[in-house]
Amino acid sequence: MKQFKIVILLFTLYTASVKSQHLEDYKLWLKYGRIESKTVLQSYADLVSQVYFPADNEVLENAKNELSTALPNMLGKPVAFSKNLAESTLIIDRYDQLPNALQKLIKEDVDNLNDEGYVIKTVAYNDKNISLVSAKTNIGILYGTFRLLNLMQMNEDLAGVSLADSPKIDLRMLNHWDNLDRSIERGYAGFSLWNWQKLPEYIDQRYIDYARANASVGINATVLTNVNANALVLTPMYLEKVEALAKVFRGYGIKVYLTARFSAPIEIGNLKTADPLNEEVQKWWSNKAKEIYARIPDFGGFLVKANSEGQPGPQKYGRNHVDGANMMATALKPFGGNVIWRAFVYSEHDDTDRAKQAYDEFLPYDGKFKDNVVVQVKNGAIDFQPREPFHPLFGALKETPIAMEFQITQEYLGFSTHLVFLPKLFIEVLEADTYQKGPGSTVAKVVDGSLYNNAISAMAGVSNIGNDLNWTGHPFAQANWYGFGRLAWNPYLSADEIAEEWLRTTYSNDKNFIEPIKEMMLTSREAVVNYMNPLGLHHIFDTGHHYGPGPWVDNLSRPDWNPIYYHKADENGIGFDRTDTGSNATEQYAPFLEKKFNDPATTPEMFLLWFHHLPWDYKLKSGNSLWDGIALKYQKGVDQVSTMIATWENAKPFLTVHEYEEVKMLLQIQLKEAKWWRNACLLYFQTFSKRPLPKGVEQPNKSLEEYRSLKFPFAPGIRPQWN
Ligand code: GCW
Repeated sequence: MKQFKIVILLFTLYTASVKSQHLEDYKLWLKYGRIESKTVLQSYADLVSQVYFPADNEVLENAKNELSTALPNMLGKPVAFSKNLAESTLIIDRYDQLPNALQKLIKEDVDNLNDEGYVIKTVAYNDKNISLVSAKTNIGILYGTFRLLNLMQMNEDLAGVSLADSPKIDLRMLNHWDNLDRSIERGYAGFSLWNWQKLPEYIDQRYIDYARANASVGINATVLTNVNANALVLTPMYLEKVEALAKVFRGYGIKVYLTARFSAPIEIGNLKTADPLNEEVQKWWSNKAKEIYARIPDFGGFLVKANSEGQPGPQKYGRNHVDGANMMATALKPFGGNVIWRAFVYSEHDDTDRAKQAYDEFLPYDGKFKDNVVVQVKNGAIDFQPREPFHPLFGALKETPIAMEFQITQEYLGFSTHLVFLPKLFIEVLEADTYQKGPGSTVAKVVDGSLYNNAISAMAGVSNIGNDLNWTGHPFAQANWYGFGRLAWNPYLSADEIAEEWLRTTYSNDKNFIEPIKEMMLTSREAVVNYMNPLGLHHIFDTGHHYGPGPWVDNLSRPDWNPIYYHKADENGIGFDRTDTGSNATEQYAPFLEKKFNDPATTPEMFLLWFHHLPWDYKLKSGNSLWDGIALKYQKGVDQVSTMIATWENAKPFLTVHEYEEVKMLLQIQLKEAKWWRNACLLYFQTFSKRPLPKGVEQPNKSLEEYRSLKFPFAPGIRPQWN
C-alpha cells in the first residue's frame, strides 16, 4: 500500500512537472529563468541591490512590472525599489528627469537617440558604479527595460555596458489575417487571439502577454484583421471591442490598425457606391475616421487590399489605386492616421507574367500618393515563396514610402510543422542590392527610408500567432516572430545574432547547446528551399491550401494559380523564361541586374529557373546536368532534415523531456514531408525529363499516381470559399 502511494505521488509530481513544462512554452523568450552561474548572479545582485524607477504613467508602470516579475525569477530574491536616487545602483528614468550630473554623463548618447531609443550604460557616479537605463520618452524606457532584461537573460556582463540603440524603422507592424469568426487565413497555430464575443468587457491575459512579447522586440503596431476584410469591424459594435484592445496595447507602445474594406460605405453605410471621387463616399470615410478617433485617439490607420484577388476597390468605378488611397488618406489626415495600401495585385484578365503586374501598375503612381500613404509590397513579386528574388518595386519607387511585407506564418514553408528559421530569408532580401542609386542601394536602405529620405518607413510581418498554448504551433516558429521584430527594429542585424539571442533567452546559455542548434536553425531555410523549390522553382504547391507538392495542378480557374504556369516543364526543359526573349520581367530591375539576370551563366543558380527555361541537360556550375542537379538538391534537402534530427537528438541532455519530444516529433513529420516533396516532384518532372535519377538520390517508394491522388480537404488556414 505504501509503495502504491509512493508510485501515485511520483506520478502526480511527474505529470505536474510535465504540465508545467508545457506552460514554459507560453512564456516565449521572456522566461526569466534562474541564473545558474554564481559569478553572474553575484554581479547582477550587486547591480540591482537598490533600484530607482519612478513610474507615474501606464507605460512606465508596465516596464516596472516587467522588472519586478523578472528580477526575482532570475535572481531568486525580491527587488529592492528605492525612492532615493543617490543611493541606488540601478537607475531607470527618463532623461529629462535625471539630475544634471547624471544627464551630463550620457548626454551625447541621448542626443543621438530617436524618440523610441534608449541608453543602457554603467557609469561612475557618487563614487560608485551605477547602471543607468534612460531615454527621451516613456516608450524608450520600456524598450530599454526589456533590453536590460534580455541582456541579463543572456548573462551578459553589465559592468562595462554602454549601449545606445534606436529603431531604424518607424512602423514595425504585425499583420494578422484574423477573421471575425476567429479563423485565421493561413494560420497554423489555432484560432485568433481576439475573442470578439467576450470583448470589450473581458480582457484575456493573452492580450497583455502578446503586447509584452511585441514590446520586448520593439513591435509598435498591429493590424488586427484580415486584409480580405469584413466591413463589420468598422461598425460601432466592433469598434467598441477594438477600443478595448487598443487600451491594453497602448501601455506597451503598440498602435492598433484595422483593415478597411473598400466597399464598406455600401455594406455598412447604406450608400449606393464606394466611388472614391463621390463626395458622399468621401464624407462617409471622414466621418468614420472621426468616429474611430473619438474612441481611439492614437488609432494607427487602415491597411487596404483593393482590386486584388476579388477584393473590392476603386477600379470598379474607373478610378485607380491613387484615387482610392488618397481618399482614405484625406479622411485620416486630420487625426494623424496612415493608409497602408497593398501592391499585391495581379489580374486574371491580364496575361502579362504575374511577376510583372504589380510593378507595371504601381510604378506610374510614384510620387502621386498623399504623404500619409505607404505602399506595402511583398518581399518577392509572386507570393511568399521559399525563395524569390526581391520585388523590383524596391528601389524603383523613389518618391513613395514603401513598406516591406514579409510573411511570418509559413503558408509556403511547411505550415507550423516545419522548422524553418525565417530571418535567413528576410535578411537575404534585405541585403539584396537593387542598384537603383548605384551599388550599395540595398533593400534594407530602401525600407528604412535612408536611400530616398522617405518621411515614413515601415516593415510588416504576416503573423504566425494563434491561440495554441505555445502561440506559434512550432516552438521554433517563436523565433520567427522574435526575428521579425528584431529586424524591423534593425534591418542590418545578422541571422546568427538573432538565432543566438533567441536560443539563449528561450532554451539555454550553454555553448554546447547553442552552437549546434544555431547551426541547425541557420541551415533550415536552405533545407526547405532544397526539398520544396530548388534552383529557382516556385509556386508548385498543391491547390488552395498550399499543403504539400502539386506541380501537376493545371485545372484552376486562373492560369496564374496553376503550378504548371510557373515551372513550364516540358520535354525540352524546365523554368520560366523571364528574360528579354521571354516575359522580360528582368527589365524591371536596374540595368546591372537586368543584364545579369538575362544570362543564365551570370544568374545566381538559386534563381536559375525563376528567370530561365533551360534544357534538361543544361550544365550547372557543379558540372552536373540540370536534371541531375534538381534531383540532387531535392535529396540534399531531405538529408539536411535528417541532420537536423541528429543534431536535436544530441541536444537531449540540455532539454526537458517535453522540450525534446515536441520538437523531435515535429522534425520527424518534417522529414516525412520532405521525402514526400522530393518523391512527388521528381516523379512528376521525370515524366518530361525522361532521365533516370542520379546516383545518391533515393528511389521513391510510391507511384506518381499515388502522390497525385492525395487530397486534404481540411488542411488548416484556408478560406472556406477557396475549398
Ligand atoms: O497568395 C495569397 C494567399 C492569400 C492571401 C493573399 C494576400 C490574404 O494565399 O491567402 O490573402 O496572398 O496576400 O492578400
